[in-house]
Amino acid sequence: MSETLRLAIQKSGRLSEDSLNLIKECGIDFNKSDNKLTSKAFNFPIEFLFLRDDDIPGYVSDAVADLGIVGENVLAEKGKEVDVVEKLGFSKCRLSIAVPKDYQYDSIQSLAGKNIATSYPKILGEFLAKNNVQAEIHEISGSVEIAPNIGLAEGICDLVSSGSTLISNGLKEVETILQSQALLISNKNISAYKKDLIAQLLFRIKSVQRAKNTKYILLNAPKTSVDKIIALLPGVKSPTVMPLSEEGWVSLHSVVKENEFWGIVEKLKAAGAEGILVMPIEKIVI
Ligand code: PRT
Ligand code: ZN
Repeated sequence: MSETLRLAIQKSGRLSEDSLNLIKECGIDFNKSDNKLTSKAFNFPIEFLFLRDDDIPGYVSDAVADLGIVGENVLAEKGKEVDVVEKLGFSKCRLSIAVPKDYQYDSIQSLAGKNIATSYPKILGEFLAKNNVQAEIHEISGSVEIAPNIGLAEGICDLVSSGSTLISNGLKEVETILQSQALLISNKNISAYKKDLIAQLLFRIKSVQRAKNTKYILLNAPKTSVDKIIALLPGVKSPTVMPLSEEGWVSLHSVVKENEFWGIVEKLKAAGAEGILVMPIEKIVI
């Protein structure tokens, strides 16, 4: 068996760019050319297999690849035995049932006896069975959202992200079956050596993820405001406070969640903060 980790990633599609970016942000360098199906990293014992996302769970459960990056939706549909190593937080979407917007929909029972088009027959079948609904599942591989308009089915079960595809096809979302995001999955029987490599990779991934949505904040404030400002800034530990050459003034450094920043900026200013700088962070190692 090869002592290089093998990671399967989507060749081209909605998962590809974020998967490749994550690898790069982990400091792993490699060349990817469009027609190559594999590539070896220069500075980490890892090799990449570029595949269709539907094939990734199977390759990982069969140990052709040790690791894979794939959507929860595809993993659930394929039903392969693998371990989930980490939720990666990108390619978020949901698998939902939708019907024409003027369809009289009261509950899941409104679908009894109807025809539902989907590329997810397994997940949909399990959902209908759990809810004791007898409906026909019509499996199609793409363009599911046009099925009701062409008379192929009364409803659909498909992935939704912004919801605009449903709206532009005159459909309304009535049930959410599954929330999905990209997962790092692994084979269930990994050697101790490769487990150690995966732990090293995961350490890097976590450091990158912690930094996402987190900013470094610097500001100046009168010494007398420091306690008030610190109370507004929940930092990594406690903020760094450094004297400025101007008597009675300090510079304060900390980290802040991007989505919390706009909620506290007015309070910081009211507490006496001036010259507020917010900067990106690449990695947070703890
Ligand atoms: O060729 P390959 O088989 O590898 O790719 P693919 O065509 O099967 O998949 P791809 O690249 O389209 O999607 C890969 C994964 O991205 C999916 O399995 C999901 O985990 C995730 N993902 C996230 C999405 C979406 N968001 C998404 N919006 N996959 C598909 N969509 C489609 C959806 O099917 C619908 O047609 O986008 C449309 C809805 O989008 P909104 O924004 O209009 O709601
Ligand atoms: Zn696919």
